[in-house]
Amino acid sequence: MNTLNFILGASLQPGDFTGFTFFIGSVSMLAATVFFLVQHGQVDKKFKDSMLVAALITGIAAVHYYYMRDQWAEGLGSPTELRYVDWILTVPLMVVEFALLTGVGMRKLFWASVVMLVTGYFGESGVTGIGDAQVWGFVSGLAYFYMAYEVGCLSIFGLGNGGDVGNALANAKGKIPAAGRMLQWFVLVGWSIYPLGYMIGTADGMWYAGAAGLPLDMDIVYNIGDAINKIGFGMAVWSAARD
Ligand SMILES: *C/C=C(C)/C=C/C=C(C)/C=C/C1=C(C)CCCC1(C)C
Repeated sequence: MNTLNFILGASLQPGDFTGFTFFIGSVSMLAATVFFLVQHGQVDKKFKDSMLVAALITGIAAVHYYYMRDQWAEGLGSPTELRYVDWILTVPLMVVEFALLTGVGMRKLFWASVVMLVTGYFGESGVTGIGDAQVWGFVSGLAYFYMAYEVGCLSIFGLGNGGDVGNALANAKGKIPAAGRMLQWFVLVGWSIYPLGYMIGTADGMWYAGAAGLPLDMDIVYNIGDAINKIGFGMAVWSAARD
């Protein structure tokens, strides 16, 4: 292996669409990181931490995507461990974004995100040998619904402000309620892409086995979800921060 190969990692084969989405993921996360860092210098002082966290989210993802693309290109299959290490770092940072905007809810949302991701990992990897993807996915889904409730996703339909975070967003000043509404849409619709990917990836022998027949691969769905949510979250925060 020459030095260039060592630095760039394994090459993707022509026609490897899934591999291509890993590549696009790494490049777009890197570009978004540069953008958020540059904007960090432009925004008002009180939004600097939010912009830095947005850059950390996409920056951490860019590194993971670089290695995930490599693992995929080596023919080692779906990079489950790298994927969940990325998520367990970046999803709590998305929770930090809510906490920075509102000043509340950090602890509840943090623990809910840990439950959501750890149970999701158990279901997807099968490491525990206990239960199946459906049971773990159900528990993970409960934690997801709790988070969606807490940040006030129901307010989109005029069904109340939800938990503390939702309340604080609704009563905040300036551009924060509008940015909060965008974040709520990301949690409600953007995050719902992930259980879809999970169902496609774990469909064998399950009641949703038909999902495996979809012309989509689990990693493609996750990669699309990450690009939408990680970059979108930062853009939503940026929309509140810029004047
Ligand atoms: C940047 C990464 C993000 C925003 C990841 C979010 C991941 C989820 C919302 C995952 C949710 C899951 C369920 C609700 C059930 C099935 C298992 C998961 C972990 C895929």
